[in-house]
Amino acid sequence: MIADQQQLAALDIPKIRADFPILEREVRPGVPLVYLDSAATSQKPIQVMQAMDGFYRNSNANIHRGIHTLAEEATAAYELARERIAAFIGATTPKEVIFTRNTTESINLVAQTWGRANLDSGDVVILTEMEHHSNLVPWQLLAAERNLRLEFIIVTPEGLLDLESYAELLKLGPKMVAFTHMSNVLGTINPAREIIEMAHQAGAVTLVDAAQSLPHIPVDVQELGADFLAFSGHKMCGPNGIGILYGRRVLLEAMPPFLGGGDMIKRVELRSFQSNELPYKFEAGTPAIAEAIGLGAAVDYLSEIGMQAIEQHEQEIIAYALERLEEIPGVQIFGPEAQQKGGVASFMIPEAHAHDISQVLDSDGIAVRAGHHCAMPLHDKFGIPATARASFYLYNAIEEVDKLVDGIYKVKKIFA
Ligand code: 7TS
Repeated sequence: MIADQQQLAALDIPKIRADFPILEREVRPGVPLVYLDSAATSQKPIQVMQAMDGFYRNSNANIHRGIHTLAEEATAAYELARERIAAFIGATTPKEVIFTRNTTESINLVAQTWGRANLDSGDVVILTEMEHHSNLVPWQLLAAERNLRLEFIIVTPEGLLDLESYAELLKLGPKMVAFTHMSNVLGTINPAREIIEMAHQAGAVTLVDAAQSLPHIPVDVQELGADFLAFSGHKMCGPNGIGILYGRRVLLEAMPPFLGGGDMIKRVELRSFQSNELPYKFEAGTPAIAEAIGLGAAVDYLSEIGMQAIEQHEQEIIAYALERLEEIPGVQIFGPEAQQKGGVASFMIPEAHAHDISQVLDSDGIAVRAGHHCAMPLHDKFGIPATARASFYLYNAIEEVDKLVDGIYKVKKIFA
C-alpha cells in the first residue's frame, strides 16, 4: 500500500521536506509540527534563505545608484530576479514585472493609478462574491471617490462562479473585471481564461488576483490573456515583503506613477518631474532588494520541482483530504469537489467553533487557520461567521491528512 502510494506520488516528499528546516521542529517536546496553513503563508526552503543571506554577506548595497562593485552586483542580482519571475509567468518582457510589497499593494496600485486615470462616475467594475478583502476594499475606496458602480459575479452554493450572472453583468459595459483565480476559502479554481475572454469581448480590462493560484498551479499570463495579475512572494516559498504586479506593457506605459520619490523619475525640477521608464516608474524608493532576490530563488526552486508536479501532488492530497473529512459525522465542507479546486479545505463541525477546533488541533502540533480568512462577504453569503481551514503545499505528506482527521475526532470528543 505504502509502496503503491509512493509510485503514485508526483513528488519526492521526504527530499522536499529536507529543504524546509522549520518542518523538523517540534511545537512542544515530542509534538512535531503539522503545518496546514500554507494559504496564509508558505514555509521557506534553505535555498531562499541562502540566497538572501548570501546577498547580505557579500553584495549588500543600494541598487541603480552606485557604480561601485557592490552596487553593480546588487543591481544585477535584483534585475536577474525580475527576469526569472518574468520567465516564470510568461511575461513578454521583464519591464512588465513590477516589484511591490504583496498582492494587496499590487491591486491598490492598479486601482489608484489605472483606476484613477480610466474610471469615472457611473462606470462599472465587476468583482466576485468570493474575493479576499484585498480585491474588494481598494475598489470600494475608489468607488466612493469616483462614484463607481460595483457589481458581483454570484457564487453558487457549490462554491463556483455563476457565469450566467457574469454574462448578464457584462451587458452593463464594465470597464474593469477583477477576480480571484483561486479562492482562499473555497479552494475553487476559477476559469480565468474564459472570464478574461468574456471581459475582453465586452471591452473591459482584467485583473487576476493570483495570490492563491500562482504558488500552486502553472500560470502563464499570455495563455490567460490577463491584463494585470497580482501575487505575493510569501505564499510561494519566497520571503515576506515582496510581491509582484504584472501588467501588459501598453497599459503600464499609459498609467501615471503610484508613489513618488527616488528611482521612479528620469528628471526632477522644483515644480515638476518626468517619470522613469518601465518598470522603475512604479518602484519609488529603495525596494526590498534581498527579498526580491529571495523571490527569484523561490521561483528557481519551484521551477526545478515543476509546477505541474506540484499541482498533481496537491490534487492527490486534496482528493484524499476531502474523502477523509467527509467521513466525519456532521462535518460541513465548503467549496466544490476536488477536481475543481486547489489544496484548500474549509470546514465546520457542529460541536465546536472554528477557533476551538484550531486550538485543540494546535495541542497536537497541527496548524490550521480559523476565522473569516479575510473574506467576510463570502462567509456572510454562506451564513457562517467562521470556518476552520486546512491548506496544503508541496511539502505536505498524505499522512498529515490522517493526523488532521484524528485531531478533528479529538475535538468532537472534547466538545461533545
Ligand atoms: N488575495 C487572496 C486570494 C489571498 O488569499 C490573499 C491572502 C491576498 C489576496 C492578500 O495577500 P497579501 O500577501 O497581500 O496579504 N490570503 C490569506 C489567507 O487566506 N490567510 O492569510 C492570508
